[in-house]
Amino acid sequence: MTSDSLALDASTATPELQTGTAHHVLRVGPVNPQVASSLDAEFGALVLPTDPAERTAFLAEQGDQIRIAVCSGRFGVDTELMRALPSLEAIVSFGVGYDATDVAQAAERGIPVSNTPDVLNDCVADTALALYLDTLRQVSASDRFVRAGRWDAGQNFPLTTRASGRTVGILGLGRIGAAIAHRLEGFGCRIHYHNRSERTESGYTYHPSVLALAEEVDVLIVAASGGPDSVGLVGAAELAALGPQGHLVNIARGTVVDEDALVAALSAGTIAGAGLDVYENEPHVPEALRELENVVVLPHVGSGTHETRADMAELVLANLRQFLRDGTLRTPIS
Ligand code: 8YV
Repeated sequence: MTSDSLALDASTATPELQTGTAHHVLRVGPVNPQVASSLDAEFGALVLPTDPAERTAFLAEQGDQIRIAVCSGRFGVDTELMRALPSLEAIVSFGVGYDATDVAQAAERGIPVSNTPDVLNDCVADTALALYLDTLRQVSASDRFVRAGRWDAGQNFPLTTRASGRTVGILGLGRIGAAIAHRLEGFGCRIHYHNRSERTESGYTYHPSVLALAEEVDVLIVAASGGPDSVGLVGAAELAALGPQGHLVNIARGTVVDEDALVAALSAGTIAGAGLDVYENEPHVPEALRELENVVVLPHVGSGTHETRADMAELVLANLRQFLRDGTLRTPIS
């Protein structure tokens, strides 16, 4: 497809975007199939090669023609790639988290970045609740027990931990954290939280540090954004504060929790269990975590329903179309 594909929006497009080279839009990494097919059919997008040599040659030849990059929370526009795109005007990212993109460089260069907030709150919060219930009541472990024929063989599954009426700490009381808290209220839980800023309107109990929060709660749920500011917020000290009866749930980013410290705490029984959807080095899940019976491991499926992924895809395309029309993004990150 040629630059004429962009003429779909020609009546309203900015003059700058109507002119120029054949290709303006770059797809970075695999994206949702609905987004991929629209990028191809509607925008004639180029695809960034994955092979390092091909990628270098591609960027040398075409990097200066790219005006918009479409990426995801997993495959973002990192420091090096952004430097190889001198004409970049916008970054449109699939997912609410954008820690794979160098947002500091984007801000310095005045390049706006969009993400897909709100549409995934419910599904990610539902996943947090699934992990909460599974981790405390050991649903997956009970399932494995039955399948292994152990019930048939006369064994009883060990007793588990009550999930209702607990004190739960939410690390990061943003839109997703609030949706998790709201659900837990239905389970009669008392909600405590730590957040960059206190949210008095929530009516929940605020703690000034993660450590202070971990000391007070039965279960700590991580819902903080990824990125350099939150790396290792939950480390050995916070896990020790959670204690041998304490549980951890993480649906945010693996980097927020020190994974080595978590493996050590789970192996030594200094915390009781964990429910994880995210990891430091996805898709790698440390063997030690896979072997532990007191851990539920999901393959980063927080927002992974047909309905929510379709809404996220629509929002990515709405951002792209709006940028081509008037140079602004529908849901910029700030
Ligand atoms: C997506 C997520 O799976 O939105 C996020 O930040 O972690 C998930 O919903 C991911 O972004 C897709 O790349």
